[in-house]
Amino acid sequence: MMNEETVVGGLYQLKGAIGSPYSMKMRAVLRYRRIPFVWEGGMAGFVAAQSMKAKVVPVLVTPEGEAFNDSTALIALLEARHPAVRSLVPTDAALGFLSLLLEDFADEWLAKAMYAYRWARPVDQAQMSRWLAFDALRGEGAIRIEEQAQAWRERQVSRRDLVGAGEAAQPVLEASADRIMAALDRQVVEVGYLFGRRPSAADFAFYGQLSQLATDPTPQGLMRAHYPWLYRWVQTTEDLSGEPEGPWDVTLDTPCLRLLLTECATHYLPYSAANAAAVASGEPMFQYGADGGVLTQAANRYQAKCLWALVQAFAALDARDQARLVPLLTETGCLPYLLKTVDTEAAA
Ligand SMILES: N[C@@H](CCC(=O)N[C@@H](CS)C(=O)NCC(=O)O)C(=O)O
Repeated sequence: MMNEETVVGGLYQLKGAIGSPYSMKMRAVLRYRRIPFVWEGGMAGFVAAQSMKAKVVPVLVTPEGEAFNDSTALIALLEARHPAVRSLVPTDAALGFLSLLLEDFADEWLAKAMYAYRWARPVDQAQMSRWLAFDALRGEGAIRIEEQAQAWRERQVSRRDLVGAGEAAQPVLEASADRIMAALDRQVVEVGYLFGRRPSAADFAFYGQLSQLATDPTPQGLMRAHYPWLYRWVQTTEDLSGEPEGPWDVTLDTPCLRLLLTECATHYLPYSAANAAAVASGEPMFQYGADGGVLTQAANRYQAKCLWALVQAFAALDARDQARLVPLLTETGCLPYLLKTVDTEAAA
C-alpha cells in the first residue's frame, strides 16, 4: 500500500502560497516544463522558509530532499537539471540576456507595484489579508483566521516605506504598472509571449506579479477594464502544461520590448544603480528621482546582487551579441546601467 511519503518521494515539492507572486511564478514554470511536482500551500512554505538563509517562499525541495529558494536561482537549477525540453531560456544568447533583464525587472520592480496596490487602500488590505490568512489556516476557524489577517495586515502596511512602496511612491508605481500592462496587453494578443510563441523566464516573472494584480480588488478592476487580454492571459498562463513547445522569435527589436526596456531604464535601473551606490557606501537609506519627484528607500543588498548579476551576464556575452543589443539598449536608455561600475561591483 502507498503511504503519503511514497507518493511524494521522488517528486519535487513546491512549498508556497497562492498569494505569493514568486510561488505562482514557480508553479507555472513547473507545470509548463512538465516536471512532476507536488504543490504544498497552507503553512508549509512559511515553515520551510524558516530553515533557509533568505527566509522567503517559495521553497523547492528536490526529489533528493535538498531545499532551495529564490525563483531566479530555482529556474536556473531546473534548467541545469532538465536541459532537454521546454527550456525557458531563448536559444539566441542576446534574447537570453533580455529575458534575464526583464525577469529581474518584473521580480524587483513590478513587485513594488504589486505590494503598493495590495497594501495601500483599505479595500485591498482587508480582502487580501483575510485571504492570505485563510490560505494558510483554512479550517482553523474564523477567530484564528481574522487574528492572523489583522496581524499580517498591520505588518505589511507598516513595511510599505521599507520596501519602497510608501505614499510618495504610490502614484509612480501605479503609473509604471499601467505602462507595463499596456505593453503586455498588446503583446499577448499580437504574439503570445515576449519572445515569440513560447514563454521565457521573463514571461513567468511577469505572470507571477500579474497573478496577484489580477486578484487584488483594485488592480483586478483596472485590468478587467483596461487590459482584458492580459487579464485572460494570466488565467491561461497558470497552467501551460498542454501548450506545444513553440518557436522563439529571433527579432530583437519589437515594440513591446522597446516599451518595457524604456520603462526599465526610466525607473528600475536608476533605482537599482542608486541602491547599489548606497549598499557600496554602507548608507542605510537612499534617494532616487522618479517622475519629477524624489523617492526614499532602504538600501537592499539582494537587489544590488541582482544588478551585478545582470552586469556580469551582459559582460559574458560575446562581442557579436553585445553589438546586436547595443542599439536597442542605447535607444531605450538601459546600456549605461549594464556596464561595470565601481559601485555595482563593490555592492555585490
Ligand atoms: N527573490 C525571491 C523573493 C521571494 C519573496 O520575496 N517572497 C515573499 C513572498 S512573495 C516572502 O516570502 N516574504 C517573506 C516576508 O515577507 O517575510 C524570489 O524570487 O523567490
